[in-house]
Amino acid sequence: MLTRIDHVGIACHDLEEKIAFYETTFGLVLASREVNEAQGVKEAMMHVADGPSGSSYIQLLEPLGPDTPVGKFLAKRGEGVHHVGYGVDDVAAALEAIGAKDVRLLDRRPRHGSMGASIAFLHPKDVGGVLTELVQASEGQHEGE
Ligand code: V0V
Ligand code: CO
Repeated sequence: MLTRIDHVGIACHDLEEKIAFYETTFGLVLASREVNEAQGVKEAMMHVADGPSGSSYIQLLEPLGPDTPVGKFLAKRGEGVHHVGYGVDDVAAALEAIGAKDVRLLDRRPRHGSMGASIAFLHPKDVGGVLTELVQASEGQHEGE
């Protein structure tokens, strides 16, 4: 069902500073920068590699306010790994399959994600403490395109 690690989401206080850090330290290239009001974030995708089932990224996340998922996370835990995003071919089908198991879905239907992807989150308490995101890349982002 999972095709790759699409991205690792990292919570930070200052997006611009962290973009510069990943550029200068690891030579990563900024692939996209977006504000996602519904998710309460300003985010940047730093391209890491391309594989047979798609690309992988580091997603840098700055909260739009304190009462957002990333704002609350930063207040509680400070900067660091916030979630893991796995690639799937069909996020709706994956939600149906996972929802039939003992894992709470934070999204019953796919939502709008970075770079035109369809995304959905699973509750961290049911995934061993890991906030887990399913990512169906937009058509243009698929294999070798
Ligand atoms: C909270 N908890 C986490 C966590 N956030 N555990 C692991 N990883 C995280 N990131 C734990 C927290 O320590 C609490 O455990 C418990 O879950 C409840 O947390 P809370 O602080 O009371 O906060 P809630 O319940 O209001 O919200 C937590 C959830 C929320 C996970 C339900 O953050 C959520 O719905 N997240 C999904 C949306 C999201 O994260 N969007 C931002 C990324 P204790 O202390 O009680 O044991 S947007 C994105 O990735 C995009 C756009 C993209 O990829 O394209
Ligand atoms: Co994400």
